[in-house]
Amino acid sequence: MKWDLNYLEENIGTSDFTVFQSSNHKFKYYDEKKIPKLNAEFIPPTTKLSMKFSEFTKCLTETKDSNSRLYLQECLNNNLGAEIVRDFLNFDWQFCTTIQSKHSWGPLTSNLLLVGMEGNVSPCHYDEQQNLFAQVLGHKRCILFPPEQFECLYPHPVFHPHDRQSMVDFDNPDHVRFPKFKELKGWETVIGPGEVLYIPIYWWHHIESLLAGGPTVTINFWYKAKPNGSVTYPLKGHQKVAIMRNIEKMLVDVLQDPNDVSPLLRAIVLGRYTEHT
Ligand code: ROQ
Ligand code: ZN
Repeated sequence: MKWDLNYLEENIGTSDFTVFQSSNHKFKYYDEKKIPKLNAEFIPPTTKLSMKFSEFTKCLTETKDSNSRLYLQECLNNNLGAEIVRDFLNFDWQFCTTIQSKHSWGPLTSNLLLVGMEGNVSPCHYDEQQNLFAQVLGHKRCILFPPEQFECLYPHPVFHPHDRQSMVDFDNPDHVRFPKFKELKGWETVIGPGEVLYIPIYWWHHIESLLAGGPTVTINFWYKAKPNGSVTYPLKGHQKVAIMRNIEKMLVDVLQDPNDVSPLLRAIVLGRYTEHT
């Protein structure tokens, strides 16, 4: 695939791209829509910028060795240059569609273009869609954890801007607050150009662009989940995660104030549903 930074800069057009800026190597996602509802202070860990692709590549070369890192993350859309659109149409759609129909996934929803600096990290989180994660340039280290390890990963509350993200800082885990993090076991791989990693829905993933590996380019293919059929028991880990998400959503809905959710849940659990050994 010819999508290196020069080719992209020449052909991608002059539309605006979302670029996140971080003062360290971590780019922890946050949902802006959830900030006003939080009823607490939230300091976004990254700054969201908008710039032309050529400005981005210029910043990439200029900001080397500084502590201002950049990560371009923009959905492929109709406003891109003709060559890029042609390349897009020439993707191996047969490959994708075969997997999609074999597993009865829903429709493709989006393709996110990711252009990162070496060492950039997307901290551990899960998504609510199936993902074919196609590496185009450079290498990424990917660590995956099944949904069953929910208890080891301590996600933020559903109403929090960091919903779906682990509260544990993998660089410096707080083992007192997050004691089960020690029990976490995952699957690790490094993917390079031409390789596609399947990241199943609700599977946790920590992804980093290898240090000293140059810039990275990835295109992901997000698909809606398979529509729910009749439920069979025992429930799977991801179904239990979905149930927990719904309970949290219902509680914040009726209680109105997200700060009231935790005391209520604790009142239910403490002394009644707590396991005594
Ligand atoms: C990811 C991406 C991670 C943004 C996903 C990365 O989490 O689901 O495609 O940095 O490549
Ligand atoms: Zn993800």
